[in-house]
Amino acid sequence: MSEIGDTTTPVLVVIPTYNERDTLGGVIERLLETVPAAHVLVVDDGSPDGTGELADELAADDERVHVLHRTEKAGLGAAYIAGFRWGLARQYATLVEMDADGSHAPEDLPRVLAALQGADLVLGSRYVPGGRVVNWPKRRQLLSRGGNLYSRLALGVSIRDITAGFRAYRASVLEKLPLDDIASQGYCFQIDLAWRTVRSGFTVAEVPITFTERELGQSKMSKDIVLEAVLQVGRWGLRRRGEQVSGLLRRLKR
Ligand SMILES: Nc1nc2c(ncn2[C@@H]2O[C@H](COP(=O)(O)OP(=O)(O)OP(=O)(O)O)[C@@H](O)[C@H]2O)c(=O)[nH]1
Ligand SMILES: [Mg+2]
Repeated sequence: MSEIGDTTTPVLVVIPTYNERDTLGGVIERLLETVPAAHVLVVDDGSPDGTGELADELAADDERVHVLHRTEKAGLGAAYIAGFRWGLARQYATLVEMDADGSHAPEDLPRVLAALQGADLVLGSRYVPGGRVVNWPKRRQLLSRGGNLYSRLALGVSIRDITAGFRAYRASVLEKLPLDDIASQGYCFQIDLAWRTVRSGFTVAEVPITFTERELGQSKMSKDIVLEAVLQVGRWGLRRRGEQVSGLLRRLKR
């Protein structure tokens, strides 16, 4: 359908929502102004605040906007998987992940898409030169930096912002990943997909973005989300070490 990384042909931006009525409209408006050729898929998990109905109104006004309604809050990961399936079934060549809370500036998207010319996955990164975080309390910054350092050490990858939630995939990457097996949520979902992308032999690039703390609505961050990431990344790291050791033993036996 479209040339990869070409911002003049359709790209699908998947936006998962749970109670984001205050910000969703503005984010979509800015997005379609910045990349008029983009299409948007809102994946709403039955938000009690009426975000799903708002998305339906936006979709009725603009044919570039689509909505996937799901009945219960099943986490960010499950919402993205459903959105990716929807997009892959419709032959989009590029699938973008973006939050609805205004933390990701749609104005950064053209640079993210442009970098997809030279990589299979592009992360909008807070932690490469030029990247910024605005209005985050020290505690959140430490958590995010710590999570990235932990993941880098455990998984042996050089990615600076592996938990980044503003990213663009070539469809060929998502077609190759076993979407049925991915059960991770929250930050863990982002790490999981980046890690699987690297392990499948695809290339990852990072471009600097400015991430701004949400001003409206409520965060869905929880202790469970942090715990899931710590335990899972630890498990993957141990498995990786185990594979390295058995590879070494095999070579020694020869
Ligand atoms: N469909 C769906 N969307 C979700 C779910 N949990 C979070 N989201 C959306 O995923 C995006 C990121 O969630 P946030 O709550 O902003 O999480 P965060 O960015 O880690 O936390 P903050 O920095 O505190 O905002 C937002 O657009 C949420 O509405 C969920 O269970 N289902
Ligand atoms: Mg957020």
